[in-house]
Amino acid sequence: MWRRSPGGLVTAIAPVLQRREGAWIGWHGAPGEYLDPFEHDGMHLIPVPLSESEVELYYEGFSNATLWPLYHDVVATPVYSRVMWEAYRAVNERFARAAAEEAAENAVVWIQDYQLQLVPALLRRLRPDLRIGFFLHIPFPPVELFSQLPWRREIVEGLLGADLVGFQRPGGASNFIRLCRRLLGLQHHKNEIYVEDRVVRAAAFPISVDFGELDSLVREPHIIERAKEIRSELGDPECLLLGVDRLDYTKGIGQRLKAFGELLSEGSIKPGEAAFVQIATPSRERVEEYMRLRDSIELQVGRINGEQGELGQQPVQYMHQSYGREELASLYLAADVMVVTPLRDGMNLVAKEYIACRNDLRGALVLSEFAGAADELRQAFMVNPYDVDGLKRMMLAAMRATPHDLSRRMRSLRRRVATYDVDRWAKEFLASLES
Ligand code: ADQ
Repeated sequence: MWRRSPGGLVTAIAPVLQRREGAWIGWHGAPGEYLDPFEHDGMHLIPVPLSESEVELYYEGFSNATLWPLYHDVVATPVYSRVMWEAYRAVNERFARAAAEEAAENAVVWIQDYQLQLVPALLRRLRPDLRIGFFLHIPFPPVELFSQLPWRREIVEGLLGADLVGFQRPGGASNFIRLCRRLLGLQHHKNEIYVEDRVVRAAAFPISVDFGELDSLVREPHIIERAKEIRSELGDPECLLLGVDRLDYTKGIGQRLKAFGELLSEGSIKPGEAAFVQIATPSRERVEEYMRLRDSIELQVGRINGEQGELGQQPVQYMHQSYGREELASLYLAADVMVVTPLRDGMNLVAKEYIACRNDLRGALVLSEFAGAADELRQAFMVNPYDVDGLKRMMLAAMRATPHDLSRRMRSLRRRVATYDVDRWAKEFLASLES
């Protein structure tokens, strides 16, 4: 019995692959297990094994304790460990070999994300006939931060094995181009970087959601019914605020809870007027920073409920669980205010999913300016999550906005997400790669 792993990359890639030919090479999520290729959900999947110790050193280590915090503005301190780096290199080699064996002559290979940044160059060495694309789902940091990395040169050279390197925001692409110049002394013209006898392009391709699928899902009577039921289970609050995230320190969950707690304690929100539901999907649970974060969020929730709640009524409902697509869609449909406040985020699909679910043109999106999505979703209630007072003001403004204002904003937000959906993202990337 296979289950999809929660998180942005899988959500985005699955519909793209289901509608095309091709194989998905990836780790299947169980350490130390060797599997043959198999079919699932209309996709051809080719598992690459990771040992127990590689999960620790490569996945939890170099990927999620080094690169993840470094690429997110060092909001947590990155770990620089040579053993972890060695594991990263070894696993990248394994993926490159797997792709080299699988790809047909002159095929297109599209490498996804920060865990595989060495694969483009390794693969090119094995298979110079291939077209190689790379997409980074998370932010690409400024030179000043990236330069901390002891293996910065290897990573940049790894990425430069691709013909096209894609980023979420134009800022990521320009950070990368600047880095190639500063670190390797490479010449460039606009977004073309000259690497020996080749040209590597760097450009932004903002990722999106399957708008059509969500839009029709929330029109189904059982979803509409479930959304009503959720509100009544919560005691029919005047205003329902919602947060949905992987439990990650980049997502600004603590900041939004602090703002909500202060609004309650100072009386700007009356008891019973508003309920906050925070869904926090378990994530990277063996990485130390994530354990600390979980403790601190749970402490914060306990404090707010202890101080501001009443018997039988708690202002914050916190769920440390993963949900199915239908339940998530019902939650989006039930929520008056969606609170998305990352301290740094490549894109943030939750913000776009919320918009795709609001064909009733109701609901307000509070969005951090540090999410990639902020470039496109200009009609959201924009916040700086580090500014608690500003965040409180915007949350209140979103709660108190008139239906007319909300529908005006939502109409324009929906136009954007409907036009630039995940299919368009994939098409534009692949068309650019093949041009
Ligand atoms: P993530 O950091 O995982 O993605 P995000 O883009 O918000 O962040 O995607 C999360 C996905 O997981 C959404 O599709 C959401 O519905 C799902 N999800 C969240 N909580 C869930 C729960 N409790 N149960 C089930 N599903 C849940 C990374 C980058 C982002 C980038 C994406 C895609 O960090 O910036 O937008 O990749 O490129």
